[in-house]
Amino acid sequence: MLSKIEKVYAREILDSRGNPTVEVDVTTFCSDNSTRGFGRASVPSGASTGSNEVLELRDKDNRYRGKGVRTAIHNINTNLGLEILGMDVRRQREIDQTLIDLDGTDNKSSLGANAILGVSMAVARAAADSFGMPLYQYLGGTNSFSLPVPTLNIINGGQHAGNDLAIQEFMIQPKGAESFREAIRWAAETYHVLGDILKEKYGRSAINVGYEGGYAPPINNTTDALDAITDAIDEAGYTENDITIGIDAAASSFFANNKYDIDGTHLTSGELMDFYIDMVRTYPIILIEDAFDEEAFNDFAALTMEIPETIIIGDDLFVTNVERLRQGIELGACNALLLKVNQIGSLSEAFDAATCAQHNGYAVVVSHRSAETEDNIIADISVALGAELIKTGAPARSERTGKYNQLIRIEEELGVASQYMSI
Ligand code: 2PG
Ligand code: MG
Repeated sequence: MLSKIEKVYAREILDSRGNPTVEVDVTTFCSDNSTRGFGRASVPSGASTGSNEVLELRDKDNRYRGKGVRTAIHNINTNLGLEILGMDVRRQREIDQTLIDLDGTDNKSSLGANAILGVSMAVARAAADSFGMPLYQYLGGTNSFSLPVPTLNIINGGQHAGNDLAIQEFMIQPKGAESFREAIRWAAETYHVLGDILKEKYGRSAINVGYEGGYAPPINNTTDALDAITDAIDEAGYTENDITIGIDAAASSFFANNKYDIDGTHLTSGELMDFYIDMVRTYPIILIEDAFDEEAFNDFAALTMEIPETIIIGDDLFVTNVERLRQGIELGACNALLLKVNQIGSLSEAFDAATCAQHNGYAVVVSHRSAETEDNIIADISVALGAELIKTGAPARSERTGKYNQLIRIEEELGVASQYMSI
């Protein structure tokens, strides 16, 4: 029985930074009118965006200081949405291709990647609903599911905070836990101990938070941040086997004149590489994301070669784009893909990038953006893909915890069939 798209409707809502974004509703009906389906999704937005990401369409007029998305909304309500009316909602790939063709550009700049992605995700939700299936199961299609290890951002720097840390994200991975639910408890306990440590050392303002809910203390060098986290893990009662550390350098944001401006010095890529190698030897660091500038494929390859047991993740480097990922695979750049659906602008293309990564032995890290909404779709996507890790901010602030909480529910629903990823 076909489940046909009956209505597509988009509206402008707010994201966690207080900027407008696209939300889409999709309604379906069965040919015999027996079942209806409904799906709603909203689109996240980045701050430290890669220059090779698809285009987020903003109105650039006087509303919302230029950040309105009324054009994207209009494009859905008068064009994209109408084009897919009557299509079988379960034909995700065909629907995504129709949207992509309608836009007709390489970077979705004509109708807006935010418009296309909003429809793409709402279609998936409506399809799962029309089957009466949880989304992870509809998208994943297998019987054995694993819960990803969360990598939680507990100190914010770079473009995500008003402090002087060059490194954008300091994260922890409660990988030694026996279940996802237990992992979240370990992380939340450590987060609170870290808050106490920072308050004690740097004063009350140190526990103000950045865009992703991690603390944004007045620290200006990397080792102080790493020391505070190591102490917090220890004081919370955990070991290096329980909880490890990772960073997202987001290095493009401190790369200028061929040097990396970090911790009061200007490093060449070779010196930055030594800095990372030293860091991995000193601290229980298991992952490094965006270690170099977004075009420095060869430097990523050299680092991956030097410390192959570390998870080296490409974010701005790959931008969830299968072509750039293939280029990286050929050169041996990184061993993990950061997957952000809005970097590429449709669910099918994001899944293609994940499949390409997995076929080539790369790990997949499903990720939020620094501006999120209450939409928790990436939780289901991470389980559907069998992703090793999910990165969705601190264990605080609802637009972050919403995703972790959904994974707790999925784990509960799976019961004995669920497994916590081992990385
Ligand atoms: C990143 C992301 C998410 P933004 O760099 O990985 O943490 O930040 O969404 O600002 O690009
Ligand atoms: Mg990143």
